[in-house]
Amino acid sequence: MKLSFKFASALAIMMLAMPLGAAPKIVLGFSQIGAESEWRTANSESIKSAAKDAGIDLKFSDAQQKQENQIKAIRSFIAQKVDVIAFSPVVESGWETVLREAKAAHIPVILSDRAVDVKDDSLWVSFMGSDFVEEGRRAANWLVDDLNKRGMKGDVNIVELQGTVGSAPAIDRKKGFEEILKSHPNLKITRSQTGDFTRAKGKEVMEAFLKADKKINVLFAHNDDMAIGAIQAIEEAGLKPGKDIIIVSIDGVKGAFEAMMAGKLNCSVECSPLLGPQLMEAVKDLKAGKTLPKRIVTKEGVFPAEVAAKVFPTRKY
Ligand code: GYE
Repeated sequence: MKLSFKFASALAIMMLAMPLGAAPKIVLGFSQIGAESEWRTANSESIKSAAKDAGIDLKFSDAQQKQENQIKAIRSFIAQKVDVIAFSPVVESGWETVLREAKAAHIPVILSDRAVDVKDDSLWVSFMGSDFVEEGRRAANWLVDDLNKRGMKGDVNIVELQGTVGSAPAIDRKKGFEEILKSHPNLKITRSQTGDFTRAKGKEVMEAFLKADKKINVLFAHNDDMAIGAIQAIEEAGLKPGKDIIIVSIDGVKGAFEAMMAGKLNCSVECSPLLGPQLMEAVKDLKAGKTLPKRIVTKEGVFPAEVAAKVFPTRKY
């Protein structure tokens, strides 16, 4: 009697002393591209804060825009035996080997924001992010409407600032934009070059365009940051961005809204970076043994400059 009472009370004390929710935390390894744009900074912030809220142990690695650094990070996550790996692939190709290593280690991989181009789809479990082709279409459709409203019927010369060479958003946004242009033969892309999704490069390339070409009617930039860099170049060349040159870009970051309210940018197509909560949900579902949908598409809108001031206070990134 005495012994079992002692045993029972010892057990009770042990149970009380155990921290609540002592189940081991889920460990998520995330390889981020870098900090090339306002979009990316908001995306990193969303992932970090969502992991914290979800009680997930996040190992976050910044690749400074280099694929080799992302591959190293993924290998280190495998060595650490994390529960799930997620990453935002800087370019589409070249992932087969490292993804095979993750699969061999039985670690599921989620693609966040950007897709990969691998033959074997079983190398990743789910891809969550925007439909970049659709974003390109939306930018072009807005432009077609806008030119109609202005009554611009003749030839329209468009210069294009592309995103990072070989990246999913650069490839797909170009594709979607050109698809719409096909049925409008008077709209022509006269110059197209990469600005690597950064303000500095956007400015530099736009400067070169302006030096070489006096007949630029429209700028299509694959992201807002490059458009904002280009706006500086246009002003320094003595022209009025948003008036002398119509500008449409993609992301919908605060900087773009400020430029629209100042009359320097004409439209930004939304691409939401707030993928954190959705990603943590997916990680938890995976650990609970659920099968994730292969594709999770983000819902987004289009913001012409006329609505910028009204929408601005509600913007979260
Ligand atoms: O548009 C750009 C960023 O992959 C959707 O990457 C993302 C793109 C975004 O640097 O600003």
